Amino acid sequence: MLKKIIILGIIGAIILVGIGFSFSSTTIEENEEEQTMIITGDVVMPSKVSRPGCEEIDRCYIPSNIIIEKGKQVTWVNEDSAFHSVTSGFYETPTELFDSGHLDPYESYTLTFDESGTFDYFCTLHPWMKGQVIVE
Ligand SMILES: [Cu+2]
Repeated sequence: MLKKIIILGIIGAIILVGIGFSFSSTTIEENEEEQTMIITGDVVMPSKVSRPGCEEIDRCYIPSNIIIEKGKQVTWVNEDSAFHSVTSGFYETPTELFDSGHLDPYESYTLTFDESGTFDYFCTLHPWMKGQVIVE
């Protein structure tokens, strides 16, 4: 009788360790996916920029100024839980050169710049969000 209880106890412990191990391995996989998403963006819309304040420290788009060579791409990633856009020009005077439309959380937007110049952009939902692409 005592032998049976010990054996059952050992089997139970093995099952519990197995469950614990499978839980911890899925957590690691999820973290790796998140890191890959962060690396793919050249410019990030960080969390909490849907409220004013980020413009005071120039961190509504990070970096708010990006310098690239002619013909290269820029990828923006929305890492906030709110919608944002990448729209050419200024809030009062959009230039209609490019417009991402509303980007969902973790959605990205990529543009190729074939002409040199300074391209200002903003977010149609949050007028304080401003950025600039400089193409050399
Ligand atoms: Cu926005």
